[in-house]
Amino acid sequence: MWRIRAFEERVARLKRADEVPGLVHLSIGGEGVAAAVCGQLRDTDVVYSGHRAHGHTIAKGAPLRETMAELMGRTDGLCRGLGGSMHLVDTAHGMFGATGVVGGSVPLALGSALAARLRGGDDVAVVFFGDGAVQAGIFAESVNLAALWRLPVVLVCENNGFAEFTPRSAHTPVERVSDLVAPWDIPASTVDGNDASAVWDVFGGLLEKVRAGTGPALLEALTHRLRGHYEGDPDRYREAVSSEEWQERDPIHRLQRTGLGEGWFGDDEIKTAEQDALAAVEDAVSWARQSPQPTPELAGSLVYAA
Ligand SMILES: Cc1ncc(C[n+]2csc(CCOP(=O)(O)OP(=O)(O)O)c2C)c(N)n1
Ligand SMILES: [Mg+2]
Repeated sequence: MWRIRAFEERVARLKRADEVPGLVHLSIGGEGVAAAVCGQLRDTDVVYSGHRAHGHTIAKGAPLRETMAELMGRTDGLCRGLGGSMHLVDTAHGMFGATGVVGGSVPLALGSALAARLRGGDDVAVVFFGDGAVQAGIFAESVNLAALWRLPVVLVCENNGFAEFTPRSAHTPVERVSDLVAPWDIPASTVDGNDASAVWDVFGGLLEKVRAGTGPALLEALTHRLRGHYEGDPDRYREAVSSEEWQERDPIHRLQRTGLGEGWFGDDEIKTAEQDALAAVEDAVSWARQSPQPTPELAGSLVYAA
């Protein structure tokens, strides 16, 4: 969680300095979901994401250097610097792709789930999407097919209450995403996404079922994005969260409080985790800065696949 936080805070500064091209959507405030979900997956389990994908990519094990280089548009990036923030792929670690097409990766995860089943074994596919993506028709089509074919896929909705600048109440009367899948009778839970240990437990229970071959499951994690929809968003459509309230909700501070109380780790380990993350991110930035920009020839050579 610290690695994601440090990475994205650094990305915000690089964006302001014009070192990161294109639109950037940060997940600061939502790190607990990425960490608790991906922390329980293997490299051979496949993950898909959407436009807010940095946390999922890092949590799935993508190296910080190549991930940062991708955001900075450099040839040593995960996708040779040609994809950027919204197109992160690292197949070696099972990160099969992110997309700016809202809802677009949900059916792709079904394909990977079908492939996993045809291969045998108990690998699964997991797809992250927002509460806005649920309003796209492809979501219902995908749930239907996944349930019909009992595919090993976990649908993870990060419900932050907003689709761009529109609150959920302005585009649907259905409050809970987990209620939407009732007709298909698949396991579905809603969890406080700011509580990483709760996400760990609830997702872990669903994952066990999906690995056992019972078919798909849905997890709705209630989250909050501390930043605007994108970096540069004036954020005038919602009330600002006070810093005291934020301290209460911040998934990193919450896990630290719980962990200290339960004796899972001590103050020193927390400091080390934070400092290691900051150092790893600085190393990634220096490494990425040495990497060349892609040439038009490189881009051209990848337009068609043989
Ligand atoms: C198919 C499609 N429609 C509309 C958009 C414009 N758009 C970009 S992000 C977004 C909101 C997505 O909301 P949500 O799925 O809740 O994700 P969040 O940004 O809240 O994480 C929209 C409508 C898009 N990128 N793709
Ligand atoms: Mg949303």
